[in-house]
Amino acid sequence: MPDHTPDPAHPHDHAHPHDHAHPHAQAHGHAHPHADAPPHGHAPAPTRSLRLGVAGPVGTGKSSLIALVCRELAHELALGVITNDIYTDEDARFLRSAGVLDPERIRAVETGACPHTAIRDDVTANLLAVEDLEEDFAPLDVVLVESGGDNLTATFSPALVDAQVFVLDVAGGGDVARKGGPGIGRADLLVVNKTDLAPYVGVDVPRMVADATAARDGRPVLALSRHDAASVEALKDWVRVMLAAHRAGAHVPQDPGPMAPHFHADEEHPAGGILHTHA
Ligand SMILES: Nc1nc2c(ncn2[C@@H]2O[C@H](COP(=O)(O)OP(=O)(O)OP(=O)(O)O)[C@@H](O)[C@H]2O)c(=O)[nH]1
Ligand SMILES: [Mg+2]
Repeated sequence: MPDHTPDPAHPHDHAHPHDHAHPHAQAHGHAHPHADAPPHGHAPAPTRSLRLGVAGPVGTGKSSLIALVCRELAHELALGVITNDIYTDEDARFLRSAGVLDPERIRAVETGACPHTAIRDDVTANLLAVEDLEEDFAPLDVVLVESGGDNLTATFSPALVDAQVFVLDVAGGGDVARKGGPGIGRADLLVVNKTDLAPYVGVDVPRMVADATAARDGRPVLALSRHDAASVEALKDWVRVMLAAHRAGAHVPQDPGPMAPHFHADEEHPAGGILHTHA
């Protein structure tokens, strides 16, 4: 498989010309004005949003976190959402039905076999979806991209997102934060979610946050519950600060690192059951 790992110093964006195909223009039956080809010779519209990835194991609350961000920030920022599901558009439908964002601003990418591939190895389908959204609703401030839930190994390529949140939850157990991996260690923000459930699952949240912080070389960790207003404010502030840094050119997208070898839960699938890695 070709190595698509980009130079983090030169993230893929539209400040420079490039030549990938744009199949959606045909699928939609109309051509999109492309940021690289401004109509009438004018300067292009500022369509380049902050692209923010949300990754983490199945069920930790990725869609819920995105719904929270939309509910809390859609009145102050122009938002869009791309979801990745393996076989369905379940997450997009959940988010549309949450009523927190114009449903047309929420689009699904169905990734097929390996959910990691579409956010890391070959990000084309996701990149096209993000670019279409940016063009259709220009100018957007933030596009949130939800990865397909899987295990601890999946992170986004910096070719797709500028920054990424990795979501754990207390229900997965207090030990998870110590288990490490590229998302836990090096995502721009680690969220320990559903802290309201901690008493029911016997997890010591301060201890879990301390373990996570120790694994992250000082990178931020946020204990979050949608029922805890102070933690929701902290999440909003983090998004605002990241957006400001992105706009100021002060934020350099990081690659959290290569994926660990892994199996998939679906042993029946051709890609499941075989230990494999990604570049
Ligand atoms: N108690 C509590 N439950 C939460 C919180 N956030 C999310 N949940 C619940 O956790 C479950 C999973 O949430 P989702 O947002 O669907 O998780 P996800 O990571 O998107 O799941 P997949 O996309 O299937 O991997 C749902 O039942 C949510 O209602 C929280 O802060 N507190
Ligand atoms: Mg989800």
